Amino acid sequence: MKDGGQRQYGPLGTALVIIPTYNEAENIKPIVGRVRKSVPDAHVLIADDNSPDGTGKLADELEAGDDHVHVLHRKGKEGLGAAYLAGFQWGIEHGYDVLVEMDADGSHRPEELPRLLTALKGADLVLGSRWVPGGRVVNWPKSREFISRGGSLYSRLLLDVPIRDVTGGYRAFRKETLQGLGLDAVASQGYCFQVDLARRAVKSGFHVVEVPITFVEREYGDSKMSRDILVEALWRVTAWGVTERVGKVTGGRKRPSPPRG
Ligand SMILES: Nc1nc2c(ncn2[C@@H]2O[C@H](COP(=O)(O)OP(=O)(O)O)[C@@H](O)[C@H]2O)c(=O)[nH]1
Ligand SMILES: [Mg+2]
Repeated sequence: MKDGGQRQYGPLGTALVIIPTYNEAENIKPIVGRVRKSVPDAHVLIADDNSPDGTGKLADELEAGDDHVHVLHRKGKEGLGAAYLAGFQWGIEHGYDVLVEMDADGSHRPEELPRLLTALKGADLVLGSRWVPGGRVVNWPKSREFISRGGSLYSRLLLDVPIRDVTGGYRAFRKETLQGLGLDAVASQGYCFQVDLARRAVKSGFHVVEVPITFVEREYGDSKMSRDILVEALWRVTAWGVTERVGKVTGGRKRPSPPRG
């Protein structure tokens, strides 16, 4: 939204919950079952990167037994960002009005999705947030909490975005919001993908709301978080921050602000 919170929002329409998967064989059936129970009207799209553990086949079984479940088979592991971009495109082409990001591993509890969707009735983008009052993490080592909180703080200060949990991946977008973010230019992956979308939404003037969530660390399967993902986030966020600051300084010289009063 471009007018500071006064816009009247249209009804939400049908939601598509996009679940990217890479080796989530233990998790895919339980998570889809929980989504279907928690938000029966919503549809689910599993975006699988040809997981060697057979997640794609399990996804096909779910699809065969439920007209609200769909599968996007991708040719190989290309990262979370690429899977979401493909999922968004699929969802928009198929006429969905709300696109939800959700991990397969149970960290993003489907039972909290109705609260995110309620908040989206008055927003352009809703972020499930661990770091606002009422939000929390369960079963995370202190080291992961430190990295996550530190990453959000660094991004918030450097990029000047007023968001407490900027790397989180439990989100609900109105279709129009995604269409306004310039997704064609998004190259980032991992956590950085989430920072990139949040910063684009804020800079484009959209109304972004954080809703507290309880993030539960996975019980089954392995995290795909890696040093490469952290390094990518660090260098990209730093580069965006520096570019913006240089832009402001040089822009300021060319066009001095009008005198006040
Ligand atoms: N399609 C796809 N999904 C991925 C990829 N990397 C991670 N994911 C999924 O993204 C979600 C979050 O990943 P996860 O490993 O739990 O990261 P963490 O929560 O930061 O430790 C899970 O559903 C993963 O299966 C990828 O390269 N392709
Ligand atoms: Mg996880």
